[in-house]
Amino acid sequence: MKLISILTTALTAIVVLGHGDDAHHDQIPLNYVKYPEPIYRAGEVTADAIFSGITTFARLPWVQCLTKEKDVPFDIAFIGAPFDTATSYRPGARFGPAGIRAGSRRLTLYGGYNVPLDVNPFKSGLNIVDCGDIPVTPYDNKYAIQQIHDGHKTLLHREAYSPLGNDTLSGKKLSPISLDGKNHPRIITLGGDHTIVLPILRSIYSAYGPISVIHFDSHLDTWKPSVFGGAPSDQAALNHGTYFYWASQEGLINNGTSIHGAIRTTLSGLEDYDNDDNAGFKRVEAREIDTIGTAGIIKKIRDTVGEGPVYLSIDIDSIDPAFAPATGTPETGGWSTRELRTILRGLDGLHIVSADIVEVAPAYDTNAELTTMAAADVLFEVLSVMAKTPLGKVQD
Ligand SMILES: [Mn+2]
Repeated sequence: MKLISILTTALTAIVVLGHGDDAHHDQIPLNYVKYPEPIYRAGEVTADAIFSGITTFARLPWVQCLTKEKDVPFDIAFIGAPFDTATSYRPGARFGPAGIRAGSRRLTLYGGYNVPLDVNPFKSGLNIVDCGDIPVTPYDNKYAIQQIHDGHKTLLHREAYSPLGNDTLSGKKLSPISLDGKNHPRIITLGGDHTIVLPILRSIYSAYGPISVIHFDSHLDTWKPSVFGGAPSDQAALNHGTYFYWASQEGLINNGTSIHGAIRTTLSGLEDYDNDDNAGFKRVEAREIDTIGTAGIIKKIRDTVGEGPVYLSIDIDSIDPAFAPATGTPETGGWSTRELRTILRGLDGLHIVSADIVEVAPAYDTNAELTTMAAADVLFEVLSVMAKTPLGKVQD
């Protein structure tokens, strides 16, 4: 009996050690603090003001994942990529990460429970952190793209904090869905202009191979450099309207199981759609919200991507500028914030391996922070969907 109890204690100690620093694990409630006596009555735990303190995404713990806290494991990491030197119209998305964090301050004010999805991602047992920003030079695009790739890949190839566990239905052990057989953490990148998705997809490829992409945007972003930007140089040929063309050329996208949503851009001509077909994408036009509605759009997306691993890229300009004006290339006739959030919740159950939100340029926002708030709330839905579905499958 004694031996069993010693063994149990030893095992418990191993489990606790394996889970690392308890302060990082104990995230909830995020905005509750225990102040020492002169600041607050002794021993009393109180809700911290949601507007106080250093701003991280949703007040998550800040971990310096790329520098001195490389050993702190996580399941989902937010990381900024403040890059905007490949934009065609209004610059300013380099301030996106800081703006989105400011817009996210209130996400956990009431605890963070997502009613329609019936999950609290902040209390799901996952270790979710804000890694700050990847250092990105504003002087050399080629170098910056490499920095984003290296930063993303470094995080992606760490071992996830939580083991995959068992399938909730069959009770059978889950195994990773990655190509390299590893249980990777998930990265949610705060852009940055949309160009950052090329280095991110190169990183994703290293773990998952060619990936199905769900892309919400008013624009195709598969344009050939000769059509978008004119391509006077190699550097100019890679920009926020052509990165998917290059991703497709490099074989990073799973042809036929990828899809755009909220498309409403003008074109150089219908041949842009032929080019988009060749890049591997199906399309949902923004105006389809009036005919098939959110349910029809969700069905189209799910029918296209199937059950495999998915990368999710959200351009804030998929939302109508009435709701999200602070972006580089706004297009009227878009979806409301509510409609995009409904569609994102419709992705419940998909294996979203990583995601981003891009093209948030806070300088053009209203004083009420409409756009950064919309970006943060959209990511709350993404985080909730991720928290519900582990990146594992039952082996046949
Ligand atoms: Mn875009």
